[in-house]
Amino acid sequence: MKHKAIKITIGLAFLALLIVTQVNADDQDFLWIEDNNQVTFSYYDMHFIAKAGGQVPKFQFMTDAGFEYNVMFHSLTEYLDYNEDGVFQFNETGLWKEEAPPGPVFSNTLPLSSVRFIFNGFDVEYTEGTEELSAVHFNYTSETINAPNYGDFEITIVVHLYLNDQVVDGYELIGGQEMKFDVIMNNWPWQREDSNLAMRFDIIPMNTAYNYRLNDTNGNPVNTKENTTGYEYKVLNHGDAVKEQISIGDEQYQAFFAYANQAQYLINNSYEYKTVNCSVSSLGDGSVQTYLSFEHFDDEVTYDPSVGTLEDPVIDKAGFGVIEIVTISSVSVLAITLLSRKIGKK
Ligand SMILES: [Ca+2]
Repeated sequence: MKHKAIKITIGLAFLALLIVTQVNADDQDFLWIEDNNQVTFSYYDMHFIAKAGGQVPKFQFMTDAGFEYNVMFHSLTEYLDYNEDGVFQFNETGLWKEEAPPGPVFSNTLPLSSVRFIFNGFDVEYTEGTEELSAVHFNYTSETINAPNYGDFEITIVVHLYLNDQVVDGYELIGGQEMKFDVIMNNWPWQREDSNLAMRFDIIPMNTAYNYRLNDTNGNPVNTKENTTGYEYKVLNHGDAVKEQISIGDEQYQAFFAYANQAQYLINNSYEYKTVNCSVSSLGDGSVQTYLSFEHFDDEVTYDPSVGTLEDPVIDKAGFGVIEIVTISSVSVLAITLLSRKIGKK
């Protein structure tokens, strides 16, 4: 019995060694892990998390030093642009307040918490002709939607992290510092023909040790101390920029939630780009609600926001990073547990 336990321990020690070797062989200090519909990308001291299990889909950025924010994919709402400013305000959710509905009415908001997603595995890319890692991609696909009348709606979230600077569809990504996610939607159950769709993301700074400031894409501070729900203001797009950035930071550190000012619409088997406008409010609790507004679509629409940082990673050349140590110690703990179980049985 004891002999067997030693064998297992040696086996696991080898496994630990293999994991460490693998990490060092990549020589990029870039790691990707999936566990229970939560994917973590780690690049030196920075960690990007995309989670689609449990509550709403969540995109998170954090550093080892403790700078952290979440972007929660809260909901989708069909709305009627009563004031014709091209963006969503909270009092525009009533689709039929000025006329009688032609048929039965159902909720025109789909909370993303009612969508059950499945993880479809990683797709790893290497620079052509080399063993140099260039990107890691994965999908979360909607499996079931637990909301009446939304059974045919389909939503896929495709997440990308590129290791080198990259231009994708005119969208400039910062290598290793930005996680892009494409949201692909089909079969939205429209109740009206003249309505729009608002996609809500909540930006939530974490760790109160930081004196967070949130500025809109024009550099204007967003008031997060007062509840401005119902007073969503339109953020003016930059004419020439593809990417609009809401910055999240303090005196020392600048991160961002970025959104493109156009979305790709599939219309009669060809792609067209249409403008996406954003409106912003706050619950007064330090968070910001962003509503990205999409024109009516019959077929498919694809949109790609991102979370990231303007700061370079902190490269610690001294030795193993935190994740590697965690990996080794959890394997060691497993070995110790198995060993003690064997001894206990004896
Ligand atoms: Ca409006």
